[in-house]
Amino acid sequence: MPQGIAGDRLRFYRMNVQDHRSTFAQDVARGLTARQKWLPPKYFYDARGSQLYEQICELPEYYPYRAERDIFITYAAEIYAEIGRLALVEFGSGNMAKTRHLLTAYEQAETPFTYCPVDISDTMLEATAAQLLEDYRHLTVQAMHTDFAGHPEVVQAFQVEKKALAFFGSSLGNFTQEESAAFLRQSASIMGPEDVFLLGIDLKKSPAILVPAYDDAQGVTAAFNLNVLHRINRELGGQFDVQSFEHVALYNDEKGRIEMHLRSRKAQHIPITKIEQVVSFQTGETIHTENSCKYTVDEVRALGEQANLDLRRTWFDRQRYFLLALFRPR
Ligand code: AVJ
Repeated sequence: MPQGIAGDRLRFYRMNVQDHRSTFAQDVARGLTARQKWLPPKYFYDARGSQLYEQICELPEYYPYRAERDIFITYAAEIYAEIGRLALVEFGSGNMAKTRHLLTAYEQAETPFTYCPVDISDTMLEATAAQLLEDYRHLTVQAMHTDFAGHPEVVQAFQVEKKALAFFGSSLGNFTQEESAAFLRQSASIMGPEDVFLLGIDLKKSPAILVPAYDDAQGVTAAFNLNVLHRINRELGGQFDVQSFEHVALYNDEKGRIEMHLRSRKAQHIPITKIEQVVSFQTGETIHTENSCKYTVDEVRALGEQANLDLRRTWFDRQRYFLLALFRPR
């Protein structure tokens, strides 16, 4: 159960971390014993992984972060006009740097406003939420540490009236089409008639642009991908020789998604103490670690329709690489 810690302008909701750990073990056990080995991408984001993701956002090849930031900077006033009366509830808030462009528009209106960041990284949440309060005088923060994937309705615990649910950074792309539709449906079920859903999502484009964004020259994305093996070693007593795996990024055209994998350079057997398993790899065998689905505007509209959400506004960056979509309940 989340635990509310009341503060003056800050309220923190925490999930039980013990549950969290055992879920990691269960997910690793399930994923690494499947025929196509796989791991859920949410486990990238420990302290080190969150740091590496911030570095990814500064890479010349990784355009999605800058494209979305471009939209926030250019259209902050327009976006504020649509959602300014609502508490901003952000799934996967990360370091909140990009969201600050929106919060600045709220602050400039000189009326009290509420921001509710929700994230799986508690270190990140604590550090950044406190800093926000120093920077924005009219702000109240309700922060939640939880794994919201699969159950966006956890945000009902927040003490807010009307809300703008926001899922930025193309993080919805980590979900399959079915999971995405379910996420939007469940979100819609907790939305009042004046609430909105804001979705920041990466658009389909040439693989010549997509693939380098996930396979950068400096190898930061490779380090980010391989970090999950370090995490298994540290938290679950794994004995991965991380050097014996290589980063792979490819565009799956049929499924319209970037896939990341970790490929074993040799045949090997890896004991993982806490799951009481020895995981075997053949040469070239992969662990599928992430999907990053790409959409067209029509596909985004259709996704909303499945959840009874109407696509009411669209904002694009200059290059039309990225879309910020605003939905209202039908
Ligand atoms: C945070 C899920 C949006 O899919 O682009 C970046 C994560 N993975 N580089 C993405 C990621 C590799 C990112 N999301």
